[in-house]
Amino acid sequence: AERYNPHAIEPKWQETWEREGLYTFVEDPTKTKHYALTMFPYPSGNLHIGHWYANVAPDAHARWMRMRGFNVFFPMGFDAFGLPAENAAIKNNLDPARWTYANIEHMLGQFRRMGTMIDWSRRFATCDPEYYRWNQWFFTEFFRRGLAYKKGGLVNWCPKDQTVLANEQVVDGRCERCGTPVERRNLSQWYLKITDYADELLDFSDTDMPERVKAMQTNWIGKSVGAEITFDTPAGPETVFTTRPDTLMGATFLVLAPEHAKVAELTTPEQAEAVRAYVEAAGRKTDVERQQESGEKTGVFTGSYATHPVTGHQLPVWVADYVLVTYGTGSIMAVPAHDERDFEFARRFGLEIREVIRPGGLEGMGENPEAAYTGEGVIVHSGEFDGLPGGKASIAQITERLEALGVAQAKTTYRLRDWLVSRQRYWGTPIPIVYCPEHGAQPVPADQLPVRLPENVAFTPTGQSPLKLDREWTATTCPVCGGPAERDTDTMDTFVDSSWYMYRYLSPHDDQHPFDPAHANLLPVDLYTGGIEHAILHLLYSRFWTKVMRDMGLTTQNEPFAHLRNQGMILGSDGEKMSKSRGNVVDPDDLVREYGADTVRAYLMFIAPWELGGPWDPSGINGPAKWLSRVWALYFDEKAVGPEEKVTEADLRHAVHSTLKKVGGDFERMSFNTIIAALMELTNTLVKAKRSPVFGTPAWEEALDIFNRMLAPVVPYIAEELYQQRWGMERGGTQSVHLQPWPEVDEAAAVRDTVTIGVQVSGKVRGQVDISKTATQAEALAAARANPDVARFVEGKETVKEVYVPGRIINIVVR
Ligand code: ANZ
Repeated sequence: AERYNPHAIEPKWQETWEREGLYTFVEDPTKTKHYALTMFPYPSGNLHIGHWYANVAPDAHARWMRMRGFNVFFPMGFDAFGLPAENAAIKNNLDPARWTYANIEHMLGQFRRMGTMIDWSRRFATCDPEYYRWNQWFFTEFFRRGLAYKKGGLVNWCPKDQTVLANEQVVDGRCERCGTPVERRNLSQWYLKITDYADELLDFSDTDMPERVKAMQTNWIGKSVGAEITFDTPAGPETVFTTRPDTLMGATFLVLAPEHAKVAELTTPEQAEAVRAYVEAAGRKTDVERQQESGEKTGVFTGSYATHPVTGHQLPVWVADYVLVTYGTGSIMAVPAHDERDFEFARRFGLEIREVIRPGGLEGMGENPEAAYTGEGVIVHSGEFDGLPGGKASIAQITERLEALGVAQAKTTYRLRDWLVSRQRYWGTPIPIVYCPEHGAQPVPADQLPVRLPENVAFTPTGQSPLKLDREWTATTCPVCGGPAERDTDTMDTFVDSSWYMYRYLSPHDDQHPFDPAHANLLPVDLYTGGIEHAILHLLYSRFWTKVMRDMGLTTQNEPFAHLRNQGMILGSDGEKMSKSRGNVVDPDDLVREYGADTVRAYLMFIAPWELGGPWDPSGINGPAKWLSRVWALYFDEKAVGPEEKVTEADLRHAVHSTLKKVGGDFERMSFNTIIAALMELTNTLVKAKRSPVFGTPAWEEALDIFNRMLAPVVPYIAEELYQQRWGMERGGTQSVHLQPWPEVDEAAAVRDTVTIGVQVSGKVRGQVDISKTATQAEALAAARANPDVARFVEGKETVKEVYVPGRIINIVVR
């Protein structure tokens, strides 16, 4: 035990822990379970610093929970299907399965070095046939329940990845993976009916998620309460969706989306050429391009007019691409006075602007308004509705009246669309449907699952599903009649895999069910951690999946996750996102080689508030590295003892127990950087105490013991070594520090019973003293006079008056 050498310690304990199955989870009805889960990684080949950042703090938390007596379930696996494997395989002329499993092996080794308490015996990869078999089983069950269906229509297409995307995978009109602007294609695809659960997904009462995540999901679901209002047109009645029926009398024109079915019929011969050209141009644009034009609205008049259902006025019908065919009814009543987009459009094309909401007590809009007025106010120019408050307050009342008049119907619309799950790529779960000329689409019977991915398929993307090329594979028989049939050749969106994987850890090799209900007592996941980038996609899908599983009778849970916490991101030292092209990537393997895993762990917890993240500071790691050397010296350096410091037993016990109390609270709040800071500060006190008379006393022994156990969750290797060298043998050899209980706070010691108060001499502050909270006036004054800074001003003078306000101030008035 000379100097701290992590390289001598870490591999040794890694092996011992594994050999002894220290982290193998065993169910134990005498303890409260705690299911902790960190989002599983994609087996890209290497753990990067972001993986470390995402995993070490939750590991420390899980270890802390374990020491507190919870039976902690902390599994991990690999999210192994998806495009990168396929793309790497194409590039290197390799089989994606080989590439993936080799990466998993490598990453397992890297994970081991990190020193987590993950129970690896539970691991699986989602590309294991015994896993994706259950994706297929779920799909067929969803199909039987009408929750999986196939339909044709316009879908998002990524021209680079050569596959369709779900709406959730299109961010600002671009492919969420590769950033390529998304195009639209008309294809027949499989959808999962997440919209059936739209309202339930807006209810977060059984899941504790950060407000930001709830807001993102709520916006994505986009529930809008309003009305549908029907206008007569030469092409028959046309219904629009509006959230503002209170502005009906301000509607001065209608707008149809370019793809709207009535466009052709409403276009007059004079306008035919202009409309055709406009619609064609709009069709060629991607959503990105459409959105870029937010400043300049474009559109074209159809030549036809619609009849206002209340006033009978003739309103021109226009076509414009700011109206989306996929939302509401694909057409709107435009109210330029009170909607910004309609206002811009009316201004550009000289259309009528009719004010119907006026802010209380103000003048009207006048001839040439500068902008739409979107606030609240009083209804004007609206006949029987005049004088009612505009906006929220009267919408229900006005809708009711319009319903009575037969022109409107209350309506709630959602932005959420069903989840498109077909993908035209190879490396995923084959969709378990066969097409029979006689019996149509039929699910593959459960006893024929899994439908295995064929091997040796030419999977270079062509826009066609690679599985189509394997004629032997596609040819099958109909489960109903036994006649010749064809398999579906698409694979599932890989977000299917991650929608239910947290259940699979309960029984990862179960071949009877997706998970064994005998272990359902482990549900739900108590603490789920991961990046904010999954706020919508993965979290919404997995919440949906759990609700379907509940309705299937597979679980009693409403939600997969009781609590969710997001970590921030570690950026490069330039403050930018780490990427190979920027050359700002930090390799955790290099750091471990240089400093050891404990230092890297401590640094990643110390570097920033965990939920915020921040830039990597290369020199900052020296702080934690030195800290651990000091910790080591504290236990083993015989020379660092001496009488020159004055830490008392009370001082020491106060420092230890107040730190213990703080660290416990910080673990509760997942404030990891302050835990490390508190432990560093306590180290300073301990170094001093070692050079004080308190050294060697029972208080000193207690301090080392408690400090050792506080170190265990954050720096598990050094904590184990300290513990074994000092106490391990006495306490039965191999009893790990990680099996010790978390220390109890001695509340009396943790709370300081002294106060620091100022001492005034004739009204001027001259010094301060530490006195007991219960000190008498005589004790307080004696302490004050003993203070040299005070003594200088009172000695040799006559005392006129002495004041002691307990806990606040001492004043000695002299002459
Ligand atoms: C008249 C009106 C007056 C509107 C007003 C707004 C303000 P959210 O809240 O997002 O649901 N709208 C309806 N369908 C649309 C479509 N397919 N494409 C583009 N816009 C569409 O928005 C609902 C409002 O967005 C609707 O209410 C409609 O404009 C417009 F002072 O109707 B409103």
